[in-house]
Amino acid sequence: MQNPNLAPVPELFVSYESAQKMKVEAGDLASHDLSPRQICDLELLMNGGFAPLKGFLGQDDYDGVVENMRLADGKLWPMPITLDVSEAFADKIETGQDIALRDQEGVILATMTVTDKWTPDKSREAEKVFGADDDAHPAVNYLHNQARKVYLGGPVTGIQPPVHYDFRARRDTPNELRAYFRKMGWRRVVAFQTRNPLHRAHQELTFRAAKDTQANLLIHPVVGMTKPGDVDHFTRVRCYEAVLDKYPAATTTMSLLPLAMRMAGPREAVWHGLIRKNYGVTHFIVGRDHAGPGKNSAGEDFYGPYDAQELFKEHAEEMGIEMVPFKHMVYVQERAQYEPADEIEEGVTVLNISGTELRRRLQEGLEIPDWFSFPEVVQELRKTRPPRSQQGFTVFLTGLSGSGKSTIANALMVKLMELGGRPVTLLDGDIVRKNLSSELGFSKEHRDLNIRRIGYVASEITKNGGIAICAPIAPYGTTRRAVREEIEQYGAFCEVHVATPLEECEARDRKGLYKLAREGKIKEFTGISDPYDEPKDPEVRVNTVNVDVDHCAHQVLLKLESMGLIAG
Ligand code: PPS
Repeated sequence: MQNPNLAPVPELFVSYESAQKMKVEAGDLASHDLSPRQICDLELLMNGGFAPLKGFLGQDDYDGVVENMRLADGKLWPMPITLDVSEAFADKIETGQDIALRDQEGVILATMTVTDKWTPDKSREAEKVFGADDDAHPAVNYLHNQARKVYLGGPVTGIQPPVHYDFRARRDTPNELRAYFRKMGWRRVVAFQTRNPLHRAHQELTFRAAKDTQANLLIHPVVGMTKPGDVDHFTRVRCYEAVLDKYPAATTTMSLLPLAMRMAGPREAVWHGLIRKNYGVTHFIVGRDHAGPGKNSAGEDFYGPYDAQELFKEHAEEMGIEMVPFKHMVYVQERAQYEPADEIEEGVTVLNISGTELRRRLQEGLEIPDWFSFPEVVQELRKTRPPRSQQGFTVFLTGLSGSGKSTIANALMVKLMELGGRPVTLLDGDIVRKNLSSELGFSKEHRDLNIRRIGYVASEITKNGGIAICAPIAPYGTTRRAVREEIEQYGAFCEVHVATPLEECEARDRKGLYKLAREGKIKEFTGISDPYDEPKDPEVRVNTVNVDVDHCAHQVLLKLESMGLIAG
């Protein structure tokens, strides 16, 4: 008998012939260029991973999801899947109109018939969905600082899935995985969601989960978007492949999920369950602090450690997927094996290495013991995460015009070049404005664009193991934060506030610009007629009054040394 769980899920794609025709006709439609997150969402909408959704949410569905995790027809759905667009684009769109959805290279992936257009209350969305309107939460930060103002909703017609060039053999749609389970005769499948490399404890717990539930195991890692700062998915997939050999042959498989996570804890767990159900899974492992976003801006956890398990349990029956609570596994030295922490008697030696401790060991090139991980995994991680003193990083000096940023940046560059080992690039405000941003002025929009360009170049330098020294005014805190986040994906970010007071900068007036600004001959001049947000928590703050440049540059060097970025 066919397992009803494994019948195909509805996809949103049209036939090949229709798709060819639509591609041509879509040339006349208004086009929206999808963001990386929207591309992930669209892929799962089209391939049935987000069934029962048939497109980006309309306003009634959105309100229901935000308020009580239900679509307008009452079906359970905990996460708003929304298409955010700019006001300028929204102004051109009428409801009832079809739009083309394109990837970042302009390839058309789908069309959408716009049924709804509205400006959401993002603070309400943050409070209700993520539990707090606090930018320390990655999804709230995304909502306020990256997602655009207006939402469009409506059914999607799929033309083609986004193209992936990496790990093709490991990517499956829900129907492909269902077909695989059918072919293998797997009637019970337990899925393990992860965004981290697997070490011995994870291998042991997943193995036990499969044994206890008498199910086959699906390692189902997220390779869309995870938490900023996570290990890149290329490295992780190589690590997972190394671990796959450690399971009994033919009991376990691995497939990659192109999901953009929101780190929404309890709601995210339910969302993950519904997605896995679409992939044909019968059991789902939910751990302590599942999809946790870390600490809020007051330094406390956003969610309780078992909130995700509670919410999942409440809805498991309705979802039609069983929860397997994560057992916290620890290493018992005397018996040289992993065991569930709650089954261990007193008096034995329990060993554990936290995520933070692991990162420290990798950063400092220290030993990672065999009982903790597999040598192949450690080797992969070491390749991607060389010790900090060999990684790229960015020093970002910010301060008023004439504060001394360029002078300190130049001195710092020479000192770092003297130390050697990594190429050093200086992205000084004036140099950038001449070579990269010559068409820009000093409106907020143009300054932000200028800083984003600097951030982009610095992130590329950092990613490739170099040192970038940036020295623009960069007056806006939110833009500096966005640059920090972009760079911290690849290496360290050291913000230096050159805190020379306005009076001093104006008294020096090295370029004669303050005088012109006071006379109103230069508009939007930072500190005089334009704002400067003082950095609240920079890595270094230097004041150049009565202090020589050499000393200021040395203060930055000392900080870089204490951050482990240069050898002492
Ligand atoms: S920003 O805000 O970060 O994009 O500015 P930045 O690229 O660093 O450019 C600052 C330099 O441009 C000159 N200049 C002005 N600065 C501030 N406000 C206005 N309106 C302005 N007009 C011209 C000024 O020389 C700045 O150089 P520095 O090295 O900071 O003195």
